Amino acid sequence: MSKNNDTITAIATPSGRGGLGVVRVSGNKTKDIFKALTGVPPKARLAQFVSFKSSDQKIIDKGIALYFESPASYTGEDVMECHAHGSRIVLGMLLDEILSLGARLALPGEFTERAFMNNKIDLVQAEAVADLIDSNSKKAARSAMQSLNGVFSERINKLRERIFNAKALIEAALDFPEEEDVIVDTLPAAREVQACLDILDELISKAEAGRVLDQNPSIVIAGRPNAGKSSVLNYLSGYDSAIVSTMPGTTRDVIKEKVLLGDYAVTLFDTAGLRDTEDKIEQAGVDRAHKTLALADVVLCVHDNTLDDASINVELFEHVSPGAKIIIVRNKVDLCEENDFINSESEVYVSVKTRFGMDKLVEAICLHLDIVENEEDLIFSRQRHVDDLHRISNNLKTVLADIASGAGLEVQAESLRQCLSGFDELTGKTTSDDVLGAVFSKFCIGK
Ligand SMILES: Nc1nc2c(ncn2[C@@H]2O[C@H](COP(=O)(O)OP(=O)(O)OP(=O)(O)O)[C@@H](O)[C@H]2O)c(=O)[nH]1
Ligand SMILES: [Mg+2]
Repeated sequence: MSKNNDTITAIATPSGRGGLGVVRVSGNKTKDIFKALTGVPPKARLAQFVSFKSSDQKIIDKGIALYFESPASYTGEDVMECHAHGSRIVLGMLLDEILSLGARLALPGEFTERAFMNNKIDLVQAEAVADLIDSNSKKAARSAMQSLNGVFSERINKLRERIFNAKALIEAALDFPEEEDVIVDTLPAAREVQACLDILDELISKAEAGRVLDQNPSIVIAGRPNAGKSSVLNYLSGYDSAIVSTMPGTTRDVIKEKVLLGDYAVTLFDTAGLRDTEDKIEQAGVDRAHKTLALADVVLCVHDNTLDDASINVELFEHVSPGAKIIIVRNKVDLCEENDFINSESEVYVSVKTRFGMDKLVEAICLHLDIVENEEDLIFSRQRHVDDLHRISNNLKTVLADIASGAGLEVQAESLRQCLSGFDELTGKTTSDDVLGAVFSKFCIGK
């Protein structure tokens, strides 16, 4: 059972207008609240069309009430969902009524925290719920769903079991009384630990690769003044967010737009044209452009293809971080005489004016974002997971070194015990309250 069995409630759908809105309730008063609010007794797992009424019997809304009886519910407690019309006023009135019937407002992530406390899911799965809600790409969503389904947890648990068995092998050897002249064969345990280490290393590299799924890539548009940077931003964002003009030095502030490119949600940054200038305000814009470049995952270096200016590429390299990908965007090809352009992964010929090549530009950007080939192999992971897995790996290496140096069995068993507690921290069996607090506080209310 949960630590707190008071009854919590929250609006679970995002604020704003919508066809439907959902208010959720969980806890031991849920059944009574259902009866008081709808005037009918709840039937588990059945959609009941009801009138939601206030205590003075005025109808707040008509909709569907769902009831899930403990333990067969998301939180493991009795749960009610009120599906009403998606108006903040209606949902607010429903929420007020439920509060007056004895529930209290849920904290962020408290429904999922209860699911975790009631052993419906482990900590890795709870994190996957938040990751699924926040996912920035189809890949991220699919991979978070895999973690939520327990794929990552299952791998961790299988490994934990093997290490537990290796510890048992060593502890069995410990049982031989010292006075008996028994030569303890540590080879089977060493083999098992080595095998676990190999699996763990593979898991770490997948988890590290999966870290990128958590991020919203930054795409910075840079180049000389008048090259067409703001025009590129406006094209990719789908509306005129930046001023475009024939005057070089138009953009000074960094302009930020969140857009969906292919399967990816990305943040685009339009920056001031890079040049030496006496104008203090423009110079401040150039300084900002330099700082923004340092944070880029992908840089679109926009050139005016009618000019022959390669110096910008050198200037960019000074400010771009080593891991960033640079795509040279040769713009204004409508003004060029030749039309025999050869694109590559890192160079695309376009005309924002005529739209020529813009689809190729989007493809090139997505190609750079598409870092992981095989999504089945991907684990949506957080830094916490990667750090814990590294700690376990170091402990296993210590065990192998202990075995090789003939250290006492007790020492080896202790290192293995530490590995096991590393797993328990990862899945939340023994995680500290601070870590749990940090995980659940980042959830949205109502989840
Ligand atoms: N012919 C032609 N003109 C273009 C093209 N793309 C942009 N322009 C023009 O080039 C001029 C500069 O475009 P902007 O998008 O403002 O360029 P910018 O790089 O943001 O300029 P700054 O903000 O001043 O650094 C405008 O007059 C655009 O209409 C293109 O593909 N072909
Ligand atoms: Mg501009």
